[in-house]
Amino acid sequence: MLELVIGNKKYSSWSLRPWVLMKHFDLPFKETVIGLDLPDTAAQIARYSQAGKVPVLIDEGLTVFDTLAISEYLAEKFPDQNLWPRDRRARARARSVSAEMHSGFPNLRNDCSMKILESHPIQSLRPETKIDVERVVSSFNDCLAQAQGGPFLFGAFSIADAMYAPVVSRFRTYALPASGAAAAYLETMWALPALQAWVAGARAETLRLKRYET
Ligand SMILES: N[C@@H](CCC(=O)N[C@@H](CS)C(=O)NCC(=O)O)C(=O)O
Repeated sequence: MLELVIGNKKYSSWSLRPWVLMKHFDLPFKETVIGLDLPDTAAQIARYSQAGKVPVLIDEGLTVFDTLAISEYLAEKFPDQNLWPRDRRARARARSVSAEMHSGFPNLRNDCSMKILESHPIQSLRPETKIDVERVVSSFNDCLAQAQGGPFLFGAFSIADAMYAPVVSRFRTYALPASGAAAAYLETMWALPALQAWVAGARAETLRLKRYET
């Protein structure tokens, strides 16, 4: 059986992505949770991956690390499930926005770290962070316009939506502004049973770390 090694659900935004993807597509997996920012975190992660980060996917002795590599591996392993959009052009666009999320939005990530159970409406954003937020909203609106009614970025739920799941949480936590179809999309994503299952898991966690909580 597949094993997904993740950080704890309150803090690990990268882990949320493949987890929500696998849950949504009902791909069977065993979950192993490693507490982040503890004295033995590095040693625990090193048992699974020398890259020293979670998430990690283990498949019969094969180690796949990094969210995008995990997503691509799952898309290849389950070709009938359409983890990426079926249409080649839509797939290219989905890969573009996923890569943009993976390598971009540093200001949004730094200033609005994922605090999935908390609410901290933000009054003013740094100009650089505002640019990130506006780019996310315009990208959502572009995708949704081409998806003709969504409800997800490329019509049906895909890896692209999983890549933005932590961003959806950040929009809620910090009450970030969203207009047009993007606002409805944020609600649709938040109500996604797989995302709510992660939130319930986060709520059940007992680990509390000062660094992450206010
Ligand atoms: N580019 C990586 C980033 C993974 C990452 O930064 N994971 C964090 C948790 S969200 C981590 O493993 N931190 C543990 C540490 O640095 O000790 C990916 O896409 O998977």
